[in-house]
Amino acid sequence: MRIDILSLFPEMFDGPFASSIIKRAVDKGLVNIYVNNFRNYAPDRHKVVDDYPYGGGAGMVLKPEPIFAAVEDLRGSPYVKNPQKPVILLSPQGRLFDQNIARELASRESLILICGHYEGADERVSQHLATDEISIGDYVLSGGEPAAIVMVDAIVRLIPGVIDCLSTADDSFSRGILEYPQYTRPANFRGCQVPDILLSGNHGEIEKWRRIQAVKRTLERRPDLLDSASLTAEEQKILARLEYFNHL
Ligand code: 9D3
Repeated sequence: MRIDILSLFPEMFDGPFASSIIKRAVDKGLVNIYVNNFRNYAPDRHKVVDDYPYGGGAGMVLKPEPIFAAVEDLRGSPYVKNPQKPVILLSPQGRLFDQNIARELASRESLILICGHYEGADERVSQHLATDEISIGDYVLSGGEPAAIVMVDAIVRLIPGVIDCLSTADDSFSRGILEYPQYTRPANFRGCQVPDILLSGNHGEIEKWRRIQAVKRTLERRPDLLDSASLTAEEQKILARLEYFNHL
């Protein structure tokens, strides 16, 4: 897979992409990541990338020319939108990033991520250049760079071969519910005990306990997830029982 990132602050990616899973994926040759400063595509000698908004208002807007030129340099000109080759504008107005979008993007051969800054990009970027517009959540960032780092992390770990074990299929978010609580040694830490069941060695009972805990937590902390979770028949019974007791 090839990921191109367009950003006015390419140095923001140096740390995150040089560590952990992303670095390992790059070193294994499973993904190539290129961070490109689209200021290099500004047409004038002063390399201006922003301008005042038509109609007035606070702040500056990213001009369309450098962003279009950067994408055309990568994708060829004349540029034709192709959903198989996503060009994604990161912006607070985008659809919410989630595990399903991460999975879908991880299956593509190439990906271009455009990071906005200032008050955002000229609307013609989202209308005529981007195949998609994505936000990572309902909070205000100062630019798209942290969002691109989050997306690249979520996408790259799903590329086959990046994580050796089967753990990505088993991720709680893959099934749409939260994970059960985990413990390690010591069994007693400052008076706080690990639940007896986990020390019992009874693997059947441990599995049952974990399923109950996972459903219980999801009901308590993220009931919104239960609407679209894929629960087993047993988990559905656990949920029905928990909901029944909550109503007493
Ligand atoms: C405070 C400025 N806002 C009101 C006029 C608009 C605004 C413009 C640009 C708010 C944030 C940004 C920069 N954010 C992103 O580029 C961004 C983002 C985000 O802020 N939250 C969640 N996901 C994303 S993806 C890109």
